[in-house]
Amino acid sequence: MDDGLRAIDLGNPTYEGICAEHDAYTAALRSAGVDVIVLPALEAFPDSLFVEDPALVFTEGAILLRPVAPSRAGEARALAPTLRRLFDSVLELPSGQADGGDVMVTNKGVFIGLSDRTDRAGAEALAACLAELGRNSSIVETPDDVLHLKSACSLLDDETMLCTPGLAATGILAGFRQVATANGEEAAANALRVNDAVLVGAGFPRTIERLGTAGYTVVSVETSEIGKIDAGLSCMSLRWWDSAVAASA
Ligand code: CIR
Repeated sequence: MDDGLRAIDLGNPTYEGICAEHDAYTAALRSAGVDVIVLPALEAFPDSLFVEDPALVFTEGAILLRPVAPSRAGEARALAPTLRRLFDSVLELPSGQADGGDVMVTNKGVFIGLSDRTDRAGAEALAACLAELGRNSSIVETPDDVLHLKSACSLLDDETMLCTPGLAATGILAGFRQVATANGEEAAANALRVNDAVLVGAGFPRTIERLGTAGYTVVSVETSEIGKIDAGLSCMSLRWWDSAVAASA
């Protein structure tokens, strides 16, 4: 993790701190009713904890993506055998570059954000893969100052997004009700709704209060160590609905 990518160097995260945050995260997912599979660490890939960037998963199948960061380029290949074991259909992005952090899945369609990590060729190739899985998508611009589209927004329910004021100003989310992150708490936008719970970084008390007032069941999870390498809550897992698992529960 010491070698994890970051836009601004705020010092290295500690190994113990990352492990504690990851344990709390998986515990929160389990408490929210999710079956969690934790994969072995990939020592050669310092950012591979952020498993949502090299792949996307849906009930209908998975898509292996093409991260552009050189230190992350091999992550999709490393993840492929696991996804092939879990999904009947595993597509591979044929061209361009794209990170899963730029992909927001909603009931109204999938948004693919253009960013330093996702270019137009990758976005168009991804839109074709999504169409193969029966998903409509649209390609949108993300603000320059965010790493990924989902660094600046997360889905709170079918109709509502938590988002930064900057992303709200772009108009991308015009079809949704919006709850804005509190001033100075923009990183809170990378939250994660799981079943009835909304996981939010513990360091964002005013946004947590706002969400509580709006009626959401907030579970606060510490993110200060992973935050040092530009990560939040959505990127540490791939999540999907598996009806066979649900039926046996
Ligand atoms: C990176 O820059 O790729 C990692 N240090 C952080 C990735 C976080 N992923 C995400 O927000 N989807």
